[in-house]
Amino acid sequence: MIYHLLYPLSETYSFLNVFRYITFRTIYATITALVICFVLGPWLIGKLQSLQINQPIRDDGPDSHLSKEGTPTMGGILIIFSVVISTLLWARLDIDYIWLILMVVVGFGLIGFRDDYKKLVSRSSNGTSGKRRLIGEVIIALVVSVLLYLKPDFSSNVTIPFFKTFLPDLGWGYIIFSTFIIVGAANAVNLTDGLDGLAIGPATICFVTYLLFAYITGNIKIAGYLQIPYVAGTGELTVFCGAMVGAGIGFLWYNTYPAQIFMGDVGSLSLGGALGTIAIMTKQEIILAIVGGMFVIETISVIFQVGWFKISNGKRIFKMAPIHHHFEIKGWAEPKVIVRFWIISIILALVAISTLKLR
Ligand code: 57M
Repeated sequence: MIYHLLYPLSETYSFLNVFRYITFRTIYATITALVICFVLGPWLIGKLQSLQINQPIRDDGPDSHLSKEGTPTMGGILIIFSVVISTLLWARLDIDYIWLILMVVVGFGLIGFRDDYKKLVSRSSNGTSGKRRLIGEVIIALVVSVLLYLKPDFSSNVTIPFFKTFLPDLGWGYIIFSTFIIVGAANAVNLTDGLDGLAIGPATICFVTYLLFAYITGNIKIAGYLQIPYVAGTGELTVFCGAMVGAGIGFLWYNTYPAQIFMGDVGSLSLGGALGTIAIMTKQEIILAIVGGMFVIETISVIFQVGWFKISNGKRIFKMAPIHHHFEIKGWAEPKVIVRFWIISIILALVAISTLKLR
């Protein structure tokens, strides 16, 4: 909004020309989201506590989690609020990608909110039925995927890491592919959010990486030099990713071990849905499996655990899935599991960025 108010005045006041630059607005979107989290965090934690909105802890998890009883949840409300306000303030609002990504953030957030609310009311960790939640996620992802597919300047080619010229065109199949990526990313982040800061850390690292990808994809010179698809308008998603990074760091201030607040499904589904959508919009779809590799590892650990459990009549591959619980039960302290997963995420992000040159 600020861009539309101040940039037109730059003919009279030349210093206002700075508002045309995506880099400048991204920095201040990051700072704005961070400040909103810092200012509202303590108030929200107190409010959630006074409203008894705290996480029901399952009794079949690691014993160390039982002490987490009473921790306020649904902190994802703070993430969504700070991201939406900061993006509306600092991004250009005449770019349709901005409205689409905010639709995903709020839409998936509402699905997660409903799940969290049902858990609180029933005082159990079973929220909305998995099937009903999945239907809601698929509907939102489908709508966004169809709208993107119908955009005249949006291609249905898939970018394959390490390959410059191999860009398979999925045609209308891209809608199914895109829906799968968005819903898959949302649920992968949701599964991962099982230790203090375990989801917000890697998610923030992913948004830093996609901040870079969005800037490059939206810059015709750099995209041409790197020979990656140029997508007009996606440069503005850099501002959104900046807001996500600011909100992620701001939320981590309170979610770091020992957590004062959990994000809830309202946060994890919203973060994951946004991450999947950004990967589609920037045409860096497959590379998300590397950038978000930690989320992939967590999800695969669950698939293998549940699959083997059923095939072998109750045998387990891991002591417990997702894999972060396996290491907890092995005796790793919670902070050790968390920080080591962050380190792996940073390494994966660096490898993913390097693939822009390894093609
Ligand atoms: C999402 N939710 C956390 C919190 C957070 C199929 C099966 C693998 C599903 C999976 C599951 O239920 N996943 C749901 C994970 C929960 O966190 C809440 O949920 C939100 C995210 N969606 O924001 O509100 C618990 O995680 C802990 N936590 C923290 N710090 C945080 O910052 O400590 C969360 C955030 C919180 C808190 O204890 O209560 C969760 O784990 O449920 N199920 C599981 O993950 C369970 N694993 C399991 O059942 N494994 C079996 C299966 C696969 C056969 C096995 O391996 O034998 C584990 N989760 C729990 N207890 N809570 C283990 C049992």
